[in-house]
Amino acid sequence: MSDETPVSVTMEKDGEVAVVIVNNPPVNALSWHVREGLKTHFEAALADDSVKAIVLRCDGGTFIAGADISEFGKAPRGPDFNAVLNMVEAANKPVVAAIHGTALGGGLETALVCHYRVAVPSAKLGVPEVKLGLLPGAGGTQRLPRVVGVEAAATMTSLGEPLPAAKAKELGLVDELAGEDSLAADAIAFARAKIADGPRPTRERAVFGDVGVIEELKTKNAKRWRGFDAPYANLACVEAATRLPFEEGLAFERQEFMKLMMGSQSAAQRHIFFAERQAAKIDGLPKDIKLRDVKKVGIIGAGTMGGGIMMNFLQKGFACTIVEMQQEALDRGLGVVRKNYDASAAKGRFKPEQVEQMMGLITPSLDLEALADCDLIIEAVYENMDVKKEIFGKLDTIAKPGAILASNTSYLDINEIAASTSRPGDVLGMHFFSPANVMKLLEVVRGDKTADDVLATAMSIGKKIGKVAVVAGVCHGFIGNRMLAPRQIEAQKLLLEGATPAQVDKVHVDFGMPMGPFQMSDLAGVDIGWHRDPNRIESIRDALCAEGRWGQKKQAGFYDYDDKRNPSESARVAEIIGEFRKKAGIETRQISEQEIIERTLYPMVNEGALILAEGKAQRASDIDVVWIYGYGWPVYRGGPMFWAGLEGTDKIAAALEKHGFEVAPLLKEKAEAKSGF
Ligand code: 3H9
Repeated sequence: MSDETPVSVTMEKDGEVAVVIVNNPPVNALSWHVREGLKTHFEAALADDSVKAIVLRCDGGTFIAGADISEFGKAPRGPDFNAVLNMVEAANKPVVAAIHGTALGGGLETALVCHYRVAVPSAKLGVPEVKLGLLPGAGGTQRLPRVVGVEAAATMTSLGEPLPAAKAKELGLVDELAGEDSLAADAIAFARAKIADGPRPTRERAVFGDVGVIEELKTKNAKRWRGFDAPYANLACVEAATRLPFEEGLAFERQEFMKLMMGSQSAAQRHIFFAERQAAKIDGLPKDIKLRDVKKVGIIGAGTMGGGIMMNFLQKGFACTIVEMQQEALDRGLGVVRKNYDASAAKGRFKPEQVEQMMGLITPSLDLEALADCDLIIEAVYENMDVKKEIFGKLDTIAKPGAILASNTSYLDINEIAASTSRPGDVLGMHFFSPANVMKLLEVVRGDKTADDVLATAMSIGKKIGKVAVVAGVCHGFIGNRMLAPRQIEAQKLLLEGATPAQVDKVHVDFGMPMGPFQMSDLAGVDIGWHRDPNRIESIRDALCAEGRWGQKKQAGFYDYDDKRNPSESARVAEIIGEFRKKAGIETRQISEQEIIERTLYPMVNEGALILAEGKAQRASDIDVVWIYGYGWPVYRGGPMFWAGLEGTDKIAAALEKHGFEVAPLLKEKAEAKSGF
């Protein structure tokens, strides 16, 4: 150990029990110096004849939460993790892991080489590597089936969901539950009691359970895992544990781990892990900025968006006042909220009494004055600037001083809305994505005059209600919808030139998106924005709308739909497209998959580059987060801006130029440097 090595592991003695303590904030990740400290202190404890048992525990909020992800891809430093683990497992005195907080990934793998595990009831144990496009690469896939059996090991590794301590105890992963406030002492007592029993190395235990579960998991999760490599690699390793001796199983695991580690999927998923956390940070604002107190929330509009937005707050126990103009609309909106909750309760997500509790938090009203005591008011009425300005003008006279006034607009100018009040500092955008109670993205739109504490409070509220919040600047469509626009425009042009909606959609679905541009249009409503000018028939979309083909809700849009909303290609749409092609005098041609990618996905990167250069997004990774959580961009491709780096910004810029696009200066710059964003 050199002088600069951080002291992140220490050792104490309690009679004949040595206690090795890890302290590496914030999550006790297994950074190189932790591995070094573990090695040093375990060696010392093993060499000390007066030590009869060893406890491993952590200071701070959690047990070891995994390998240090920030070290991945860097030159190796410190002792090899597997070597340290093997030494612990081979200890000739019992080793006990004392677990609180989360024992995750490499953290649980460390606990698995300990001979016994004691945990507080609030602890969680799991191997979430799959969410980083990885697998537990330090023996986890080989040791877990020896401790919890094949079924639990396959489920834990492939889904990555941590288990509560009680469930872990049922499975034999935890040997004893400790007192919530007496873990350190209880673990020492447990270790002392195990001195007589001696060590119990996991590798020497037999794998048990039925391997059939692996195929069942694959079938059950086929849709969820479409395109992902890691779930299958995790299962292959667990399967290998059932037929290979331990050391060979480890070697197989190592090989699969390295494949994933070197691949682009894990790089993308690790990028998103940090991007999501980075998104919460607001450049230029102190971390400890004082937030405004938000207890009571007001929602204006009980439509699909207003109701969905309110559900997020109810679930976190916020009292909500919801205002509509007509009793009928109010009743309908509340009816939908109740129906959604009842459906969730039927699936076991809520208890019936929880539903009643949440519904009891609602104060419905037909009067904006009812919002006078709200700390945060979110307007979610239809997209019309005059209507929104009128509402905000009224709110200005009604809302209490210091209340945050937010608009859920998807496109409109927040500065103009703010200017209709005498307190533009209190105004900002909180743009939820439909269905608002499900989609994780929240764009928090910062107006020119939005006060810093208002912005920070909205971001923090976003986190509280389980959203991933991203700061966006004021521009048409903010980050997400602004990038959607060129994609949708180009998709329509492709139809004129010879592509079909199904062909374009298939390319997007094969790419990993949940749906393509036309499927999305049909779901959202082809008629969005059309009603303003229903006499205009200038595009294929206008023609569809004029015939009432408004999408799934009408069982007709770019596709035909049956009663169960199953789509099929539409002969009528093909006719309409044919008429437009004729009118435009366009000779159709075969459009390749590659061209569809170049003309629908590359322009999104181009728009992203403009957004970034204009400062409408704080950083490229925020744009990625928007597309992952708001539109279902496949996480294994890391979002459009990360993907641009994989694809090659030079290739993207050249193709855009070839297709006649004006290449954004920032993209040009990146292309010349052959770098990503
Ligand atoms: C692994 O173990 C591979 C092995 O199987 C094989 C090896 C051969 N490393 O989430 P938070 C940072 S893979 C580095 O906001 P919370 C995080 O970036 C790993 N840094 O807190 C953030 O930094 P900042 C398997 C990490 O309380 C800060 O800690 N393990 C790591 O909401 C706070 O994080 C996992 O996948 C890490 N492993 O949640 C677990 N973890 O403040 C990943 C966190 O600068 N971690 N940071 O933005 C988590 O799930 C959550 O962080 C946890 C805490 C639940 C622990």
